[in-house]
Amino acid sequence: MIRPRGRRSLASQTLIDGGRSRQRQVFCCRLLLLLMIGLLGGTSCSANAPSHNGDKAGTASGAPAILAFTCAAWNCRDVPPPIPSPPRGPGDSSFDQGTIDLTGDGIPELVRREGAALIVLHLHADGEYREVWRTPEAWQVVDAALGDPNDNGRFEIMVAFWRDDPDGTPRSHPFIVGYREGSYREVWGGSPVAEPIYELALADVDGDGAEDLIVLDAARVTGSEDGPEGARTISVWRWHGWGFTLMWRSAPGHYRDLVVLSEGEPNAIILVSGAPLNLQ
Ligand SMILES: [Ca+2]
Ligand SMILES: [Ca+2]
Ligand SMILES: [Ca+2]
Repeated sequence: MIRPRGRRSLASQTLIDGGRSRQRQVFCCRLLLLLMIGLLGGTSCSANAPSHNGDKAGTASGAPAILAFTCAAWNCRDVPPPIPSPPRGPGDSSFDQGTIDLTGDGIPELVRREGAALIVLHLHADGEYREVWRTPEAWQVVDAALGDPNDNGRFEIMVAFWRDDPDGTPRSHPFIVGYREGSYREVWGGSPVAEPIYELALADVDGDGAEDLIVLDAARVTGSEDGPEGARTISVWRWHGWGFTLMWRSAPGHYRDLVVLSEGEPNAIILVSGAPLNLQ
């Protein structure tokens, strides 16, 4: 297992270092101003005052910083600036709906999120989509992605959800749902995961031709059982035949809005918003 590595992104380093530089400029400016007021009687200072509050997780416009990662073999690294723009805005990254041929007949099915449920609709001869399957009532769907997560040439739904265990404690599960022998069923899944899943995506991030599973999951921070509230890690998993092997995990951070950019890229780019935790 590859464990979290204590590194920061280039983007965040640039933001943090930029903030310190501005602080030095402002300090020098204020010192100069005090000296000039004393000597000249009130000359104004027009040096570069910060245009925002110096939030490490934000940009000058107040929007969250965007971090990008590219992967090869068993490792991922920061994409140097310029960072690609995410196709969707903040808070708009969870699965809404999509089409994919789950039955293998060449006709795409419609997969749609309805609250905490996920439903599959078939296109009928009259041109109408009708529901043919939905997630069990006990599943509280968190996110989903469409693709071939188990690398067998057939399309399925990768879904993350909460479900109560026999003691009534909610547990996080990743499942693969596919169409087999005339019905939709759980193709893969089972035990709850140790780090609850909040967002997921499917894309070939290492360019080997097989889709990989990219996850935003709860962070385990060294020295803390639960970690800072809301901290996440970005993890990348590859299918090994009967389950997923961890390929890479980022340092913990307040990451959100997971998206992948695969159009025109040999290796899909991972985008998140937020910033790494300061664990000093
Ligand atoms: Ca179909
Ligand atoms: Ca498959
Ligand atoms: Ca791959």
